[in-house]
Amino acid sequence: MDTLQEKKLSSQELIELENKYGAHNYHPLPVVLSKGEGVYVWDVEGKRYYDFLSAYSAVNQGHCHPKIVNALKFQAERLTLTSRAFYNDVLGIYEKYVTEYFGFDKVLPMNTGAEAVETAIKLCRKWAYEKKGIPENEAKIIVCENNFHGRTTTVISFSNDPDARKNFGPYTPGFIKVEYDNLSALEAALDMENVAGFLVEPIQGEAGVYVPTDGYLFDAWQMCKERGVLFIADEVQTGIARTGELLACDYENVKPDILILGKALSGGAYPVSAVLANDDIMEVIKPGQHGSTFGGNPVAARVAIAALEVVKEEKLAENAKRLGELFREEMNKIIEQTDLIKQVRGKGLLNAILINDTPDSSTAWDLCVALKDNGLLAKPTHGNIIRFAPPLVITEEQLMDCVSIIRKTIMEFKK
Ligand code: IF1
Repeated sequence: MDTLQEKKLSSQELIELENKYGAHNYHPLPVVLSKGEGVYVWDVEGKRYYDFLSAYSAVNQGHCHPKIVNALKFQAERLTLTSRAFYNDVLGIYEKYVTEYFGFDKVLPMNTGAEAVETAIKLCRKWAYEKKGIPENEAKIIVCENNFHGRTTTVISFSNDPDARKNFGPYTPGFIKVEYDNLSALEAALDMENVAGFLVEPIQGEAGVYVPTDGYLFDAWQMCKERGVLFIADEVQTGIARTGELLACDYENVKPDILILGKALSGGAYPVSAVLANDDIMEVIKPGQHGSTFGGNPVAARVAIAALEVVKEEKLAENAKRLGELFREEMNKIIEQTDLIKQVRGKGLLNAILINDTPDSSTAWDLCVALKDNGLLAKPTHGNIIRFAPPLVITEEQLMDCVSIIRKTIMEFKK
C-alpha cells in the first residue's frame, strides 16, 4: 500500500506523527495545512486561512501558481536532474534570462538561500586573494549585528542570535560585526586591513523587519566602492518584488557587486537560489572549485523562469508597493485604538507589528493563535514582533478583509 494512501489522518494525528518521528527544530503554530491556492491555504479539516507569512516570502507569486506548477510538471516529466557533469537544454536559457533580468554578466545557480550566501562568501574571499591581493586566509567580511543569512556553520558563526549559534562551534573566523544602519561603524570597519566584502540584508527580516534609514544602503555602497570592498546584498527575503521594487536595493539605485537570491526565485515550488555577479568577480571560480548536485538542474531552471515571468506579467512589485502603503495606513489606524500594538514598520508587503509586551512574553504567540482561529496565519519573529507578509498577488479586497480580521482579533484580545 502506498504510505500516503493510508486513512485520512486528522490534524492532531498528523501533529503527533511530526512530534514522534521528526526532529524538533521548529515550533509550528498548531495548524496542519493540506492545500494552497493564491493567498489561501486550507487545513486538513477544510478550514480556509489567509497566508500572511508566504513561507517567509518564498510564495510571493501565491500558492501553486498555475504557470509555475505547469513549468514544474512539464520539466519533471522530461528530465529532472543531470548533475553539472553534462549540459542540459534549460540551464543556459535560464542563465541568460536571469542575468539579463537583474543586470549581471553571470549567475552561479544553487538551491537554498544559505548555500547561496556560502557561495557569495567563497566568491568574495577568492576574489580578494586573486584580484585584490589580500594575503591568503586573511580576508575579512563585514556583517551586521542581528543579521540572518541562513543556518550553515559558517553563516551562524557570524550570527549573534544565541539560538542560531550556541553549541555549534568551533566557528568560522574572518567576519567583523558592525551595528546595522550605522555608517560610522561601517566606515571604521572598512578602514581595517584585509576587508574583502560587506554582506548586508537591505531590510533585516528575521531581526524584526528593520528598515534602515533612507540613504544607508547607498552610502554604504559608495563607501565600499571607494575602498574596493565588495558590496554583497542578501535579497533572499527582500528580493523578487517583496518590498515594492524588484529588489530592495532598487529603492536607492544600489547595484550590488554580488547579489544573492532565493525563496521566491522559484515561487515556493522548488528550492532555487542564485548568486549573480559580473565577470571580473565570477571568473575567479574555475571548473571543479565550487558546485552542487542539484545546482542548476533543469527543473529549477524552468521553474525559476516561470516564477520571474509571473513577477513581471502580474506587476507584483507595483501591487506590493501600493497595498503595502495601504496596509501600514490601516495598521496605524488600529494602533491608535489599542495599546496592544506599538508600531508597524516595513516596505511593500514585508511588514511587522511590534507588540506592546516584553520579548519573552507569550503575547505575540497568543495573538497569532487568535489570528489563526479567525482565519489568518502569521507567526512571531523574535519575541514580541509579528511579521505580516502575504503573497504579492493579494487583491485590495482580500487585504482589507485581512485588515478586518487583524482589527477584530486585536480588539477582542485579552492578554
Ligand atoms: C528558518 C526569515 C529566518 C533569509 C535571508 C538567507 C536565508 C534566509 C535574508 C537562508 C532564510 C528563512 C529560514 C527559515 C525561516 C526564515 C527566516 F527571516 F525569513 F524569517 F529564519 F530568519 N538570507 N530565512 O531570510 O535561506 O537556506 O532558508 O533557503 O531557518 O527557520 P534558506
